[in-house]
Amino acid sequence: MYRLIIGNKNYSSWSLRPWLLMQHLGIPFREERLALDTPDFQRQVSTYSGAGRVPVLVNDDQVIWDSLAICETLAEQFPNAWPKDPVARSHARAIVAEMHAGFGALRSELPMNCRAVERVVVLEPSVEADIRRIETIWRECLERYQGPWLFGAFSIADAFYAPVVLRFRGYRLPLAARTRDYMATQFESPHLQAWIAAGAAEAEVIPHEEVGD
Ligand SMILES: N[C@@H](CCC(=O)N[C@@H](CS)C(=O)NCC(=O)O)C(=O)O
Repeated sequence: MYRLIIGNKNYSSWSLRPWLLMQHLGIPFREERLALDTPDFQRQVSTYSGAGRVPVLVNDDQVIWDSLAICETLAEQFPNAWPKDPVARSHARAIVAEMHAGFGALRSELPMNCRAVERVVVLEPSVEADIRRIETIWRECLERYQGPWLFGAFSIADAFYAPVVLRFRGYRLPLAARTRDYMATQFESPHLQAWIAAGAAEAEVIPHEEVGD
């Protein structure tokens, strides 16, 4: 049985990615939550991974850290984690890589926070540029593959952009109707709803992750 080591559901955007993928694909796993930003976190996480970060997937004696490495590893056993068509699959890999390596302004200025809804923030141009780029990525996918998920059926791409959907919900942002349609698709998922409810119910508050009025 897989074990997925995750951080606080309220804040850990990287943990949400493999957790949501495993839920959507029906992969059985046990989850273990480590509280971020606490004195014990580094000690606890270092028993699994020298990288010192969550998520981590443990499968018998195999330990995989990093959300992308975890999703790629799962895709070897569950090929429907990626789109079936090779051209769509390359496209999905490209937008996942872009998410994994980029959007630093969005990440730092608009933290994922399950408790945040339409908080008021002043947007830096760099954040606006990240938002526009993500809207373009989503629009192109939804037009080309006809939705409701980015590549028709749920894939790793949707798992990677789910935390962005939560960031977009958390703050008052000017967003296109098409963007909101895709967000609605994500929010209709009982798995994402379960994560949000669990995150919102957590007691910890990490002050530097609390942004907006
Ligand atoms: N590239 C890594 C990043 C993981 C990451 O930054 N995780 C955060 C939590 S969301 C973390 O463990 N932070 C703890 C720390 O930096 O002390 C991944 O994709 O898994």
